[in-house]
Amino acid sequence: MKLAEHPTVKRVRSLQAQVVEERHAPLDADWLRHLVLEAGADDVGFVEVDRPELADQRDDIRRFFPPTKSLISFVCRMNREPIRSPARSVANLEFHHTGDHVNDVAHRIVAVLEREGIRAVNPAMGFPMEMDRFPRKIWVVSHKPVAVAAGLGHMGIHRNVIHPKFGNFILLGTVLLDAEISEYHRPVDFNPCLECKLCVAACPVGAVSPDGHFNFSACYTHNYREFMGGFTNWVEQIAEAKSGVEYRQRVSDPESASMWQSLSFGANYKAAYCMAVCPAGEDVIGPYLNDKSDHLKTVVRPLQEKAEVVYVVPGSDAESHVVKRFPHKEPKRVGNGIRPRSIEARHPH
Ligand code: B12
Ligand code: SF4
Repeated sequence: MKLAEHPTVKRVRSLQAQVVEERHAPLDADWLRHLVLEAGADDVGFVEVDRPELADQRDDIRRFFPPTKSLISFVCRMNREPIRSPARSVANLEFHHTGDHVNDVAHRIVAVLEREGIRAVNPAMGFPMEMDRFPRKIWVVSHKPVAVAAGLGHMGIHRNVIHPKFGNFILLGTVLLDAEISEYHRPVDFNPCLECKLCVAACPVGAVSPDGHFNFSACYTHNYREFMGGFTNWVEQIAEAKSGVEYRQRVSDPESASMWQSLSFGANYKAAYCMAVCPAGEDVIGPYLNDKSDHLKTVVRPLQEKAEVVYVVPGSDAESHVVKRFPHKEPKRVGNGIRPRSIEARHPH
């Protein structure tokens, strides 16, 4: 049978004429907004791919999905109290649960668009990422600048996006699509961040500076101890230990059990205290405005006072920060898997 006579081909050809006509009309923004909210998002905005705010990631986006014309940015709320709990298992459950939800929402949006004949892709909320590129940029799209451009909030001093209503208790998702949209959004005209600096005070490794500078290495070494670089360093501890006894001198039983937990149930963050204490956002700010000292007592102090191991690179600013600010926390010197990759970096002139 000739290809043109195959039943599938005949049916598709008859539908194609209609689809080609529809492809040139921009997608209706109201219809799309409804679709995203119905899929389970709490807020949504649209950005054209040519926007200046996306300049530094446009090439990456086009490399991963060349026909991208627009981006759908959406947020899903996290429950606040679990994120604030000093029990990190409770906070991690909330991060993982909402993270999965973001991925589900993005998947549903793409499924509907695909049925409508519109090509779209849904990069992950977090993981999996492009690990063959590690330790360079391993993520497909930077959700934060897209969300800011789409009018879903601004980054606070702690570099997380704060939604004007939900505060920073949100995770972000992005869908890339091969269609224009009838209406695009602009950034919110104020920053919900109150500049209260509670995030600065809460971070155990001093990663958040009062001027908004973020110490990536400090956060990554502690908070991401059981992810990429911290995991590699743990493997090296196993390789270098000559016996079980020596391994246990390097890695405590709770640390081994914690690594098992991360490998079995999804990698666990060690802190995220910056996000936990943030009082910004209409839905969040009430109790803080009514009684600041109660917010300090019930939300900030329990995290500051928690006795815990804090992972630091030897001689780093993070190490001095723990020693000075949190003498009851135990700094543990570790490698973070970030190695100089070039000859110049290994042998600086
Ligand atoms: C890389 C990354 C990190 C890195 C760097 C954080 C950062 N500020 O960029 C680390 C590992 C430290 C991290 C930590 C956390 N992250 Co994170 N992370 C990402 C990721 C993959 C990309 C972020 C990004 O676009 N950075 C680039 C630009 C836009 O950010 P920037 O602040 O202007 O610049 C920073 C980076 O360039 C970084 N940097 C500098 N040098 C290097 C080198 C390397 C190798 C890397 C990887 C990064 C890096 O430091 C700069 C200063 O902040 C996104 C997911 C995604 N695909 O978008 C989630 C994301 C930003 N993370 C998120 C969360 C929740 C967290 C944590 C709270 C995790 C946790 N549960 O503990 C903490 C918060 C730390 C903080 N205060 O920022 C959420 C934020 C949600 C929100 N409301 O904004 C995101 C958007 C995931 C999501 N889909 O919701 N994260
Ligand atoms: S804790 Fe305060 S300073 Fe930090 S991001 Fe939130 S509102 Fe801004």
